[in-house]
Amino acid sequence: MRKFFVLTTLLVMSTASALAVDVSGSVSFLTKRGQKPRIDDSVIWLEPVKVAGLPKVVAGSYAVASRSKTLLPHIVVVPIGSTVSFPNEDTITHNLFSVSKPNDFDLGFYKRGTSMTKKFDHAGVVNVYCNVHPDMSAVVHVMSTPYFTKANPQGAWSIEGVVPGSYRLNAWNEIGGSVIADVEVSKSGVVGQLKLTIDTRQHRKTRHLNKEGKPYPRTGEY
Ligand SMILES: [Cu+2]
Repeated sequence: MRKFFVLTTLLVMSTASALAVDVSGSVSFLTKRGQKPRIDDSVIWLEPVKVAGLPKVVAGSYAVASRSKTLLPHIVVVPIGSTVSFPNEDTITHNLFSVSKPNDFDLGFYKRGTSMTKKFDHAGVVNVYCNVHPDMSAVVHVMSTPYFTKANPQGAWSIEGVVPGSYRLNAWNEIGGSVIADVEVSKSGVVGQLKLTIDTRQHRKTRHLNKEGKPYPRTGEY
């Protein structure tokens, strides 16, 4: 009985992977004068709508470093349940935090050569800032789908090994938000709009607040 179960499971898994399809497309911007959004900071993902045999989301370990008062990489995409470490490579102390609920956190002050970690258990966009240096920012984009990627510098993207089914294709950029298209993936091909345009024209630069919800002091020197 057990043997039969294992065999059936293997058969289903191999059938699903044999039918898996590569989904590729591109992303571009509709900008206003003066805007230069980074196309390779755009995140692309397939949100399952009706899919049989969707693979599990596998959590991992990621890192965002503080280097010369800059968080690198600026955008990191992680599967749900992943852990992100935030090593401080500067000679000064930082205090990274996020007020993006329910993934909010406050790592407190920590020195050069040390690191703090945070586990992300909820899907969504997490804005990360430093409570000392207002220009430091990063985004942790937490995914509940196994199918995600970032665009390359030309705007092209490809997600390999997608199990056939109905999906919602999302393209997101920090200053343009999300664009969504319905996509049908089958072994005979992919039907849907795979070239998406992100409109960044409505974006306005705003100053974010510190971890207490107050404006940063204007000392000019940090
Ligand atoms: Cu800092």
